[in-house]
Amino acid sequence: MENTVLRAKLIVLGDASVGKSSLVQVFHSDSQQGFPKAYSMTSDVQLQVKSVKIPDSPYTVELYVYDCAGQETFQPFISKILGSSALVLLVSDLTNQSSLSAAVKWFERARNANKDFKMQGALVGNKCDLDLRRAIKASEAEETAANLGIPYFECSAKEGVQVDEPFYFLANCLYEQYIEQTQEFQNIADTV
Ligand SMILES: Nc1nc2c(ncn2[C@@H]2O[C@H](COP(=O)(O)OP(=O)(O)OP(=O)(O)O)[C@@H](O)[C@H]2O)c(=O)[nH]1
Ligand SMILES: [Mg+2]
Repeated sequence: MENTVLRAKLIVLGDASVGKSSLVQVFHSDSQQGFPKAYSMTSDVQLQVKSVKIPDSPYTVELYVYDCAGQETFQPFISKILGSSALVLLVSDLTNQSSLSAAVKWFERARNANKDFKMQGALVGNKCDLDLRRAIKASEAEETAANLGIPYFECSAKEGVQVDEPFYFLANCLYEQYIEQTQEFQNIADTV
C-alpha cells in the first residue's frame, strides 16, 4: 500500500526554562547530542519538522513542531501563532512547582485559539534527572493531566529519558483521529 503523509502543527508550550527547546532538539536530532550545551532563551518560535512513521500502517505523520517562547514578554507574539494547532505538548519542570499550574494556563490559551476542533495534548514533567530538587510529585502531575483529559509523561531531555514517547503519542492521536473521521465520512457516503 502506498505511503500516505498526514501533516500536523504541534505547539510546545510551558513557562520559560522548563526545557521545551531541549526536548524538541533531542527529539528532532534523534540523539543526546541534540541536548543544547547552554541555555539559550527562545524569543519567538522555532520550527522543526520531523516525520513519525505509524507502525503497521502505510501512514507517516509529519509533525511541524513549533517550539514557543515561554517568557511572559513574548506572550502577545506567541498568542498569534497558537491557531490551527491539532496537537499540543505542555511542558512543566519537575523542580519548579509553579510550572505545573502554568502548563494548565498554557493549555487554556491553546484551546481558546483552537475552538473549532478538539486539540489532542500531552503533559510532560521534564528534568526527572534532578531527583533531589524535585518539587512536583508524579501523582500531582498525573492528576493535573487527568483533569485536562490528557496523559502524563515524565522525562529528562538531558538524560534522554522518555523524550520521544510524548511526540509519538501525539502523532498516533492524529493518525487515529484521521482514520476515525475518514471512516465516519465513508459511512455517510455508503448510505447514499
Ligand atoms: N537537568 C536538566 N536540565 C535541563 C533539562 N532540560 C532542559 N534543561 C536545562 O534547563 C534550561 C532551560 O532549557 P530550555 O530547553 O532552553 O528551556 P525552554 O523551555 O525552551 O525555555 P524558553 O525558551 O525560555 O521558554 C537549560 O539550562 C537546559 O540545559 C533536563 O531534562 N534536565
Ligand atoms: Mg526555548
